[in-house]
Amino acid sequence: MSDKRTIDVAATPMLDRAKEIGFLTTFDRAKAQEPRCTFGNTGICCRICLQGPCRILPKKPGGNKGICGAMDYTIVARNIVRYIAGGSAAHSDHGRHIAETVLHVAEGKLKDYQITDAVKLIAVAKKIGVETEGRDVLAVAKDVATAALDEFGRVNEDEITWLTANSNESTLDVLRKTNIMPSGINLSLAQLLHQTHAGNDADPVNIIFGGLKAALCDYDGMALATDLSDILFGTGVPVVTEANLGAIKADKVNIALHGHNPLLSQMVVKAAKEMQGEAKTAGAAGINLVGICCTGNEVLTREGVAIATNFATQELAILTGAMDAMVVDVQCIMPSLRSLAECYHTKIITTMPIMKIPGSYHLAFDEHRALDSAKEIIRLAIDAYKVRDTEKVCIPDVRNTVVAGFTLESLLNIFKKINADAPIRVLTDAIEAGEIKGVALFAGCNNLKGTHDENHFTIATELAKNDVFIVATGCAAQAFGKEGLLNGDGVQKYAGEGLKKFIARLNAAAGLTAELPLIFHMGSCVDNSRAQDLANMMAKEMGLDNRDVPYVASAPEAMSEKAVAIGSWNVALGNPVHVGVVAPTVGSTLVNDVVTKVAEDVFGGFFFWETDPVKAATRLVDILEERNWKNAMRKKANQAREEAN
Ligand code: NFS
Ligand code: SF4
Repeated sequence: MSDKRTIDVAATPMLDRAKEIGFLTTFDRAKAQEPRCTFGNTGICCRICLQGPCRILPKKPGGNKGICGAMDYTIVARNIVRYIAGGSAAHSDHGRHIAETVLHVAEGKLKDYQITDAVKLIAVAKKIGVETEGRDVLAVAKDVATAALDEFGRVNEDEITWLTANSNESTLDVLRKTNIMPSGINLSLAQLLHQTHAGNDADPVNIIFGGLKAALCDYDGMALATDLSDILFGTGVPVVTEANLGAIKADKVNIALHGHNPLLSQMVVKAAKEMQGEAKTAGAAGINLVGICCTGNEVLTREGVAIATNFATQELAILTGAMDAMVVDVQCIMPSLRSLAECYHTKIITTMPIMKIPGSYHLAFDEHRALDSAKEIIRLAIDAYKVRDTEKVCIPDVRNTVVAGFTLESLLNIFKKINADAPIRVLTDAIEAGEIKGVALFAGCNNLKGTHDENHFTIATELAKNDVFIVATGCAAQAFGKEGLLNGDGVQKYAGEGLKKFIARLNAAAGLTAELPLIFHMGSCVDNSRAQDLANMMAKEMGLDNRDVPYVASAPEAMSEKAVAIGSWNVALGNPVHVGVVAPTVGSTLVNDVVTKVAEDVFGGFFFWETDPVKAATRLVDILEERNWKNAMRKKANQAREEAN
């Protein structure tokens, strides 16, 4: 492992600053965890019952199995699918919260939220089979929200709605034949926990299939979260802003929006617009909002809020000494923030009933008085600003321009200007002509088993050099923003000739004031559903099954259970998935082979682990080239057959 901590030039001076004040950051804590326990690292430690932990000791008589007799493959399979259950629960619960809010809006119970994108509402309603003709917007919204909520509690054999509505028929066939088509989200997650209880399923393949079913619920939960968030807050259009710690402003009241759910962060954006005057009265030049993690991506996509930083460097935003409040909702929030905030004037404000940090300020968020809650938060930040110690302020002067907001709709709007009838053909034609090699989705987190942001940067720039069209979400997308890959300069610096030509054509058609970026930011992690919609659309247009589409996914620095869930549904839906850390499946050759090899025969998608970014990029390009080659051969063979007839 390299000692280099990060490639983020704003993070380096902040880490030095942490050292000066004697605060041990997540980077120090990561080091303190070395060397890792091999049992845990490879997945062969079982803690599923109280007799454990049981570790697999192959050479010790009696030690080659758990106390109950569980083999390495059972233990590894159980452990990995339980990550999926956690991830899927997190994403889908986020989706449920949004669906409930839409329902309450439709019932007229919430004054601060509205149906903002009625066009999307109608499109979603039609997609899932809700009647729209001659009906009132709120009535349609009520039915759509109810359909979303039905996804959770369903216990019959009916197929889950969003997954079936979004996917291509040949993909659905595979899911049906392999028996992993979910019905209800709660049911699949409960069944998976049941399946992996001590003394239950010992068959690793059956366990993995149970895991994939839960992963498809993750997909479903995020697809409905994306749709309903767009309906509630609007579907993003291209926006120009900036990224990195330099987006924090010394002369303003700075508030970081951190977490995942747009329900609160959107309200803070709204309240901030109304409260600039109050900040000025307190002596500041105004209110400055910045985003961290996916709630940041949500308000970036819809409101153009700047990116402060991504997951691994969240503490560093406080170390600037200019962060007056950090308001958090759910997921990926380091508990360490509170103790660091004690060295400064920063208020850490938790807001959700399932996410509290001892010692931090808790302001229970209430949708019924959402705007008032947001205003209270801003007032707390303004009060904190008043006692900010200017001596401690040290903001790295690092920021890059970001052009983001590429929801699938806004991307297709650009394509439409070139081909109004079949916008997606703009992309697929360029692939078939060999101008670009295909599409890569970059998703996922930071993982300090490697150097922060290095895998993201290296793999993406390598793919760009090789003419791959790149879309991104989550903390990967934020890394690209910080490193200057989400703007036109990125294209000039890193794109290969084919990709340059392709983006130049889009630029000429788009007619935006800003140049299009090297990488297209599609939003938060739940917006990986947008990327899958793109893959599905490509398959349809190219007349292919998903398993043959020149589309790959990479999670260069995967960390969370959510990332495991996302990777797993990508595999089930036919996408090759690179993961830049070695997964804890390697403790069982059988399980590892199932997810990295056998999966390809069954689903077309598969995992591969590669920590070396250059090697990972080479493999991703090879996969795209192989798919293109096979498609070209198939086309030729078909032509020859037609000619012969
Ligand atoms: Ni995704 Fe987003 Fe980041 Fe990873 Fe966490 S913020 S939902 S899990 S760390 S990308
Ligand atoms: Fe050990 Fe079996 Fe209990 Fe796991 S379930 S901890 S292997 S006894």
